Amino acid sequence: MDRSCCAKIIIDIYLLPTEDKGLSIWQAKDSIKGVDASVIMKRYGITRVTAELLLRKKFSDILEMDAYVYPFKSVISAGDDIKDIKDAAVFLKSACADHKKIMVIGDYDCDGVMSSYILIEGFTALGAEVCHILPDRRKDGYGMRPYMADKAKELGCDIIVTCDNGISAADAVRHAKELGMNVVVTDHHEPPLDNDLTTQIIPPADYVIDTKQKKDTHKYKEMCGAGIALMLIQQMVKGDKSYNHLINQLLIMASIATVCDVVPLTSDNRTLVSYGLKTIKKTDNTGLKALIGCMGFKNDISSFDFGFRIGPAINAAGRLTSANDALDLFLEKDPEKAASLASRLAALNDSRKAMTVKAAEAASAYIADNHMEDEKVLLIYLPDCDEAIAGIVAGKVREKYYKPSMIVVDSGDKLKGSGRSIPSYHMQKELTRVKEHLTEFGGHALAAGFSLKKEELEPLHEALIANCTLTDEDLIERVPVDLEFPISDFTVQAVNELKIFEPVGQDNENIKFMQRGVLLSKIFLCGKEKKTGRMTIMCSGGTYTAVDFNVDKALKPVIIEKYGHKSWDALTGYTGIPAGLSIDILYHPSINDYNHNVRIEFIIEDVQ
Ligand SMILES: [Mn+2]
Repeated sequence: MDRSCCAKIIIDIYLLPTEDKGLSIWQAKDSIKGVDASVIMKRYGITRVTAELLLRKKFSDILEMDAYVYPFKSVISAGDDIKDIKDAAVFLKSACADHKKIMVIGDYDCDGVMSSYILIEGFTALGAEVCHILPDRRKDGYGMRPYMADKAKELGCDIIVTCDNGISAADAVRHAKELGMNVVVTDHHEPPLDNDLTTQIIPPADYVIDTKQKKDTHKYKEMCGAGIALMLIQQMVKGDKSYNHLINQLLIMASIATVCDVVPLTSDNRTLVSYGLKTIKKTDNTGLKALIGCMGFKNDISSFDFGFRIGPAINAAGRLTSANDALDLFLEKDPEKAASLASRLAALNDSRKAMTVKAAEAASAYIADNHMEDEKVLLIYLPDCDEAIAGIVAGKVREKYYKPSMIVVDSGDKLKGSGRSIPSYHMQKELTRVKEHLTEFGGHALAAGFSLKKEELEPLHEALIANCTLTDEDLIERVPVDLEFPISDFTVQAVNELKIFEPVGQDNENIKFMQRGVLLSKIFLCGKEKKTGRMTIMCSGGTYTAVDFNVDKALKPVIIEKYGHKSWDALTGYTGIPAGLSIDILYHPSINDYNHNVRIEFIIEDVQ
């Protein structure tokens, strides 16, 4: 058993390249040196394996570990020290009390919709008359535009409040000020930089609430747009307990956006999401209830469901029709109307998924047809791909090949591109180096967007290849391994304790264990496409059940690579199963209580 408490494990095993997969290395995490796991076991009353895992999270002190283990005992910061938030709250509170007309300007993604919803509900509850604009992805593009200020003026608004955008809308904000309106910017994006690349350009609003401003001293900088919007409303109702219920309801919306905007699930964000998951089934929101209802969740809702089911349905509106379809759902009070709006979002998401699969296949075909297998940066031209899904498709290509990937599509008479990158390739900086071929570009290290003239496509491709300094080493994915731990040592208690690490998400990934030298016997292929492999594995003298939900991704190619096609056919055809076929697995344990028969199963994430 004490194999689990060795202080440091270094695993440096290269996984051989396979047809359908980029290279990867399993990389063990270090434990905090000089801390005995038994101290942690006693402190929280947990088993050794859980204590060892906690020691591998990068906590700076024991209080931070306490807050992680007990998120419901920690209090989300009120954000009193966020620049401008208190003054803006006083100003907006009195405007609401005077029944002023406020224009909320949001964004077309899940964070933009949820932050708009939070401000609309909050301001309305405090007495204001509220209208809103969510930009259209195709027609308006991202962020507040000067003509939106004109629209607000036309509608008789006294105040504009932005959310999840606005920090880079200096021109539009100036225009609104010239029209005589007050402007409050709430955002969580980096302010744009001046030509010296160090001075931040801050829009000339009355109040600018954005923790990424250099002048902001609030410690935690990672909230999403909806998190910032929630903090503003909290400041406005501070000290009045009659608004507690409203805040708890708005918090559920902010927690969904926090997962879907892929901000780190650390500190306040993790606490916020923990509360949201715990209370979502008690939501008062008719639209959210309808959306949950039409998705038919069997078990408790998890952060995975936020990120992969609820969020994508909200995003699908902004991609395929209008983000207003999602916001309207959350503003709808009639259950029947809400149910029909919700099923419309679910249907939109289904067509978005089908479009994505088709475009990802076209991307792979493009790479093969153009013999781009050896290119280290992938620039893929898919004229028929919808520009609203180009980013998702780039993400799929990046996942498959582990290379910086850009999808270029036709948009009117020009081209638009969207890219997703890997840690060793700063996409926004690399685009700056080829900007003579682009008409517009923006983004950050791991994602970017751009547009260009049709005749610049091939020159852009050549320039990207010529500038690329990525090495073979850079193109090997580092997969973090939390702990090398023997399958045979898991108890039901230890598996249940892993709930401590939830909710999982960005910067707080699913715990991954490793076991070397697992012996394979038979593999049953099941599921519609025969991609799920249920198998019996043997190690340390015991027999266990393991499941691989996508055998095509690793199990099949690795077994074929190591032992040949015949062995794979024998393992899956149950005829003369070859003895002694051994693999190393990356896995996590899970409880299967089918028919109240509690068993531990091991979910395989990767093999080598
Ligand atoms: Mn956002």
